[in-house]
Amino acid sequence: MERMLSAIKPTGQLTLGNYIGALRNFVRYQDDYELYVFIANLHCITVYQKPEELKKNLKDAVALYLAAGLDPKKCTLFLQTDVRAHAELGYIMACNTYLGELNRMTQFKDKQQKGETGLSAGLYTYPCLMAADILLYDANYVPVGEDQKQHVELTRDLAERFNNRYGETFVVPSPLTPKVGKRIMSLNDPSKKMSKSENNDKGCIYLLDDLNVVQKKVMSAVTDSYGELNLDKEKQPGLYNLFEIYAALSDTSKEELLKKHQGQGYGEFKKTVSECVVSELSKIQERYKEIIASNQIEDILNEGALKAQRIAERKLEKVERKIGINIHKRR
Ligand code: ATP
Ligand code: LTN
Repeated sequence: MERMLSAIKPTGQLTLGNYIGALRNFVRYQDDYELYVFIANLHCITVYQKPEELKKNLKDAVALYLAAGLDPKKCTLFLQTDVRAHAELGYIMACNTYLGELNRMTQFKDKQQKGETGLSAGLYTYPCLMAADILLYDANYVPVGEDQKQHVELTRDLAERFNNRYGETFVVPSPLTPKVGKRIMSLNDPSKKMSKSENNDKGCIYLLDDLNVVQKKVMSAVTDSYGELNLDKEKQPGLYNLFEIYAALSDTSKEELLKKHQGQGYGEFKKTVSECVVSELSKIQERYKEIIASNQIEDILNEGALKAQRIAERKLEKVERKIGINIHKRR
């Protein structure tokens, strides 16, 4: 079975964008791949987080992974810091990355260009840690939303560079973006990604939002003045985004959905989309409540950590030996 690995950094509550672009696809893949999924808590602190909020978000993220359908019997689910090898290989990767490569990463560049101040060194070097996350497990595939593709491409370059310098060590991974929903846009500004870190609550649906709020957010999504349902990403980006969400959640193509709803007004169409989103989230929220009440998270994370550590530590030792920093056999 080929290996697959992915992660989400719960810097806040998980969003519908995370769910459609990433989480939901992990669930589908768990039957066909040897899947490793972790909570990227080291990535979270590249931007300051209030400790108490962070703890809650991390726990919620595990519960939401499970509520969305990840099954610890089928995949390995763990917390990044439970496997110390991530941070160490992250440092080694940083030593094998050129500044020019990091300067090209659009996520960091965008923040700089927006004039954000107080950006941390951790945020700048985080693609090196992400490369380590992936390479430790010899993952063949990395399912991510579009915004993360560039980081996986960098990981490929780093893996190839390392293999050339030190001999065959890492599997070169491929990014896997979903056909539908690889970039869900903000509901009140369809030119921006739906994002938990944009401080734009109206445009962002959180998986744990009250269902009435979810409905309101969809109903007040920005559309246009054409007044006709079409699939035109340029002219009707808000509507296109609603089609994208609806198509992803109903596993139906946008074209088919357009045919089905052609002639309807925006209000009626939004109502259908909101019902579809509410129905999906209500199932997730119900399971989430059961999971939080059942206290199973601790055991699942411990078991996942053990499985992940075995693989990651072996790989890290191999790397240390290859680059010459390991001079004795540890007992
Ligand atoms: P932020 O939402 O704070 O910008 P992020 O998207 O960079 O965060 P994560 O929350 O770790 O970071 O993202 C986890 C996964 O969800 C990644 O694979 C990412 O590509 C995907 N993802 C995030 N937002 C969206 C979106 N709006 N549409 C599709 N996929 C998304
Ligand atoms: N960088 C990603 C989260 C992430 C990840 C990974 C995704 C951290 N490590 C490894 C895939 C594989 C993010 O910020 N969205």
